[in-house]
Amino acid sequence: MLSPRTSPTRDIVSLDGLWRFALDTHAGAAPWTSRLLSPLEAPVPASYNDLFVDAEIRDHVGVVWYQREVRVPRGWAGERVVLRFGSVTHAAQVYADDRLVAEHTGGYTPFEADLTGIVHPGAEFRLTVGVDNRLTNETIPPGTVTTGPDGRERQSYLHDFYNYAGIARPVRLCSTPPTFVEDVTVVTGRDGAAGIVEYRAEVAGEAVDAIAVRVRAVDEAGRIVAEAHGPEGVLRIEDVTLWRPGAAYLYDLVVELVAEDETGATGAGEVVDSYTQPFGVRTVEVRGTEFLINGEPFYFTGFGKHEDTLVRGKGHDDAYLVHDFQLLQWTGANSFRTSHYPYAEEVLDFADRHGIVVIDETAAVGLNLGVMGGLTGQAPTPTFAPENFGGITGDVHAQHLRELIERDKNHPSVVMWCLANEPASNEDGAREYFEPLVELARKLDPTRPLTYAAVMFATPQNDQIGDLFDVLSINRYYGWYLFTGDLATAEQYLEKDLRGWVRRFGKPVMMSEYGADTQPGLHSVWDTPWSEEYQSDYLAMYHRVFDRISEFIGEHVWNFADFQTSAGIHRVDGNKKGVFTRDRKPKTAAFALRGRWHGLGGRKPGQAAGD
Ligand code: GCB
Repeated sequence: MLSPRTSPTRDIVSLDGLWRFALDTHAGAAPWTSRLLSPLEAPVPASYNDLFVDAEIRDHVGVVWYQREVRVPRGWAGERVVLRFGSVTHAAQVYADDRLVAEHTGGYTPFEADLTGIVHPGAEFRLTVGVDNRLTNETIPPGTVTTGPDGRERQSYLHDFYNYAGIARPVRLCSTPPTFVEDVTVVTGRDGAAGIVEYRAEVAGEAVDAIAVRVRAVDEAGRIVAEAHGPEGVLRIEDVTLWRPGAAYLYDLVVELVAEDETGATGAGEVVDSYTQPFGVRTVEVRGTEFLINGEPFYFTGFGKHEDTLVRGKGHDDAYLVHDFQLLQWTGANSFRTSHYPYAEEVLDFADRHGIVVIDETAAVGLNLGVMGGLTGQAPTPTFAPENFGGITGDVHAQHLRELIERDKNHPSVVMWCLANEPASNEDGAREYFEPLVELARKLDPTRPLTYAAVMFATPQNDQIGDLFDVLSINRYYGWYLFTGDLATAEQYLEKDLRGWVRRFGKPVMMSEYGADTQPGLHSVWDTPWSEEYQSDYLAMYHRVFDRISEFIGEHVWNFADFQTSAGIHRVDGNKKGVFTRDRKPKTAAFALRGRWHGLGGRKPGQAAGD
């Protein structure tokens, strides 16, 4: 799905701002049919949970309503009118006046409603959005809704971040011409010093047969460096400037739809639609136990992150976007994983422009009932049994994967797809569950490697899916959940474990999570868990192990910043494994990482530039 962009033929009106807001319990029947009678207003984009000092709202399970009036620009006569949501978490029903115009499930991917003919240029319409935050066996991520003795519904889930909900990303009203560029795909390669750009443009709408497609690639100085005709083809850019980690370079692919002229000659008339797709020329490849970007070994340094800030929850915020990237660069991080769901498109655009590498993850987190058994001592429930996640969950997961790849396929920053976080890959049924997903991902995008983040119960001995993937990403907490406070024992177990993965699969291995909860300001001369020194020593121990394993291709600390979780005895106002606090102040470990990562410069320890 294309990102909304203005062009000579396209306009955008932002619908961000304050909307009327009400819980469904206060909204009356069919709240879309009239003005929402509520004293509350909620900002868009933002999660709604932390805005109000009202536990009924924060803990609400079910639907909430957002509403505002929208005026369609009067200059849009004859245009297509499209309403586009960056995301609604987790399910949306959208009404234009009394009419249902879109429904979408999946809280982290965009969707559109075509309002052409339903709303009218110059006129106002009432836009009402129902937002459902419920997670079940049939959603990704999954969860369970139960009814308590007081008759109130309660939501539980197996993932370790707060179930923020709402309209957390920008909402826009967009115009396109009636004949329009519907999709663009760009795949890049190299031929010596030249860049090879395969493109495909999909055209939809009226009189498509009378339309010709022409494209041109434009460099950052505005020079046209290659041109072609036709809905698909190959461009050659001589002396190409590559997109490199830490040194981004973007070209624009300008796609134009050209009408017939008055003699009927196709492609000789006026430009009826124009869309500009930025792209970077770079290659990604797994060879043996190496991860190559532009043919050069790349060593990942960085974090698993979250979209999580005070008050706005998972609401997208450009100020935090800029600041977080500043902190990434300050620590010497060259990459991050979009744990545990697709992030806002604005984040990936920014990564493209600033040369930060991204591992792009679906929202499939919590497909693991064994974790529950591990934490509670109860007998584990089989994760992939038909009554659990063996049924419809896989189809929903596939749909999410499709939407992720369709949205993010053109981002040069995205170098790998992560299909799930900590699935029960050690359990029976895992292979049957993941095989079709791997096949689908490879069909949709044959160019990017695939990974999944392996849970600590999945060992080199019992994992059932590692061979299906290209890179093994391992989450481990030796020294935290296991051997707490005993880094010497933790070090031995960690090394044995990681070497086991290398030996069994012969593929590149990276650490996708390692971290220790840390209370800022707590100091100790001993190996005291929760102290700032312990976090630093814990990370240093992992780094000693990584540096001894030559097949190792990267390290992503858990987590970039402290983040909110559901309440529980394992969490003190959230997860505190951040190297930065929730308000982005560095803990001691941030300085240690900065020393190490700037020294590495994106290469394996001991590996010189150009090796
Ligand atoms: C994990 C999960 C992550 C948690 C983390 C923790 O393995 O992937 O979502 O937040 O552990 O801190 O326990």
